[in-house]
Amino acid sequence: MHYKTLSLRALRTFTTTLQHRTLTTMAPKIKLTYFDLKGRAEPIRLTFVAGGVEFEDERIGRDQFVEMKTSGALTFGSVPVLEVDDVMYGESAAQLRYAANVGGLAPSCPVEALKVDMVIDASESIIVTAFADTSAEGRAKFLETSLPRYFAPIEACIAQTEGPFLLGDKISAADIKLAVIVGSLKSGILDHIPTDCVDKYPAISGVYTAVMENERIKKYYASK
Ligand SMILES: N[C@@H](CCC(=O)N[C@@H](CS)C(=O)NCC(=O)O)C(=O)O
Repeated sequence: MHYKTLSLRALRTFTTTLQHRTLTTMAPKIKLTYFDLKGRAEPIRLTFVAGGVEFEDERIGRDQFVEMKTSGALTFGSVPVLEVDDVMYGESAAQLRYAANVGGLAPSCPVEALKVDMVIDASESIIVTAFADTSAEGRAKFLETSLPRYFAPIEACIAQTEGPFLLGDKISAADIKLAVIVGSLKSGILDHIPTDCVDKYPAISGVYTAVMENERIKKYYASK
């Protein structure tokens, strides 16, 4: 085809196709910004790691956070924030799903995706309820009501599969988010939370073990 005879519309279509191809084949530039803590960023970091996706892991201090927040630099005034090709996105659950999508960890079956999303969102509810009241009474209520409210159905859901993960032998972002929560509940660093509080949930404990045994995740922690 000669450019002389190429119509403007055809040229535009050609250019758009070329841009689309370039965008879809080139690896995106990814930067995750959070405090130097596990918190809400660790499941996103580990999902990138498990999917073999390169990303910049930016850790900021309190002063830098306050500066970013007050200057309006953070999407919703909170962290983590994820920048993809220099565009910033807030909300950790959305970032986690993105990490699973680019790393090939997101299920294509809509019902499996629903299951994964359910556990991701329930895990976020566990975090919110665990930190709503960190006094001895608050944490006792969390252990008696909120934790079993979410853990018992998740346990049943995992127990229905061949294991060790929520979707059987396929690791998902939900397993990773759950494993990070289990890790912090077992760590002994949360006030008034006994380190054995997850022991009565064998399937959830199995997810934790299997995630920590993932080759890429194991290598990542060994290099820290
Ligand atoms: N729903 C948000 C909650 C984000 C959130 O509350 N982040 C905390 C750190 S884990 C934060 O930025 N706190 C400081 C603030 O909001 O000023 C998400 O999941 O990303």
